[in-house]
Amino acid sequence: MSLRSCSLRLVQRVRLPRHCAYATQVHPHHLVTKPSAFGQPTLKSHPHLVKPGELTPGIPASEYERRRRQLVEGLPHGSLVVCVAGQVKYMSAAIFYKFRQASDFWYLTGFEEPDSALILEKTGTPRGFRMLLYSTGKDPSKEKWDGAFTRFQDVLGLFGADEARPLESFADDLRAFAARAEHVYADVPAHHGRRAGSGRGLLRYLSRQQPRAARSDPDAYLDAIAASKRRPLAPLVGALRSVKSTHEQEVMKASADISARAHAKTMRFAQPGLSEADLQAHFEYMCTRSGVQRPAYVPVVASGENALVIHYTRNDHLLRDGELVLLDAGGEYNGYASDITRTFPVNGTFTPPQRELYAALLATQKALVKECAVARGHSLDSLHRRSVSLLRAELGKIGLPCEGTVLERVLYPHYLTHPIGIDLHESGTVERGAPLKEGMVITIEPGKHE
Ligand SMILES: [Mn+2]
Repeated sequence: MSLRSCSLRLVQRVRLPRHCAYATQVHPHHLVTKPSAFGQPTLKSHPHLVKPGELTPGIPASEYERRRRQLVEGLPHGSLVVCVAGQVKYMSAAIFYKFRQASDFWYLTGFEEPDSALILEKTGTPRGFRMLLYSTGKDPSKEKWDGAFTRFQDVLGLFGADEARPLESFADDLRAFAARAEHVYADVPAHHGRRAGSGRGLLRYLSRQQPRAARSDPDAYLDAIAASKRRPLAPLVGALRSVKSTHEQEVMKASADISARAHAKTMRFAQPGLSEADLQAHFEYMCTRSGVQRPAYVPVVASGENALVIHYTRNDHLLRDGELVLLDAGGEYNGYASDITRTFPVNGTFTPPQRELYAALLATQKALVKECAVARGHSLDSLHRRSVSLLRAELGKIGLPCEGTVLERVLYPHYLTHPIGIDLHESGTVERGAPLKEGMVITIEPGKHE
């Protein structure tokens, strides 16, 4: 049999697994499409992923334009918005991690290449702003290693930029734009998605000790903006991101459905003698086959007492008969995270005490989900307080009274909820005391994990 007929037979034998509701369809173009001419999936190169009108799977190009317009509309005259792409991160030397675009940059552009930047200048034109997108463009020597980058003319056509320019022009352009602007909204990309003031131990210490190394410092571009003109961008984009559009909600439902199915399948796969890593691998396999691009976070597979460690991620113990195992895992699908935690018996059957405890937690969770309606007027804080009293009552019913602060100190030391979206912990700038709004998406996780 020739190699050609052999590979054709393999193609013909592809069967889509029934459990993959969102499995990618094998499209006939697959067999003839040349390497992509773009730095990311497009309708032309990936019709099985991107539908007509969409810029990224599930999100129309018009929605990206609406996001930019809404952002700029809320700014005073003389405003400039600057947002830079994520950087490739390295495990060691030239060994890179899979790239993930910076969340705010992706939200505003849909552009998925590193080494890119966005400038929006507020204008009096009908569009309301001028958009400049900086990127790598065609670079044959680089593309031999890294694959295609989107050409500048396609940056104009696909992404709606008024001007597409090489990244090398960014610093000088920014200096010129910033000089004539009154307010420049920008952020330090390394701090995106983190609580203000947080940092990473040693690195944070070292960065205070050393002067800026311009070439390697992703924040060096801020030097082009006079300090008196700098305004924080993250809270503005965070406020937009906190309310999800219909399209975003559809993608998020699909993301959660995929993770939910993978959870159910992984529960059935579990049995005594397997390792926690086996469950992780099974979960991730199910997700990937359904189109998930990456885990939304490092999964926690914690059997027995390991479940008491909130961020247990070693996942290297064996599952024992009679124990419970906690699986906290979710995929990132088409740019949107999911976050599901479930605890189940390794051997498939709860003991009576395990069942009682599980039922108490489940009742608490179901009651809280019902309270997540705009009409109830809850804030994140009031929902959290409600979760503490509900959980206390449920535990009391099964003979586990939690007097004083023991519940919040020992059993439930974390917060009930966080907004979720492009990031697992999204919109860190959203006020916890403010009433929830229609279109917000939050997690409900009483007595489990953050
Ligand atoms: Mn969570």
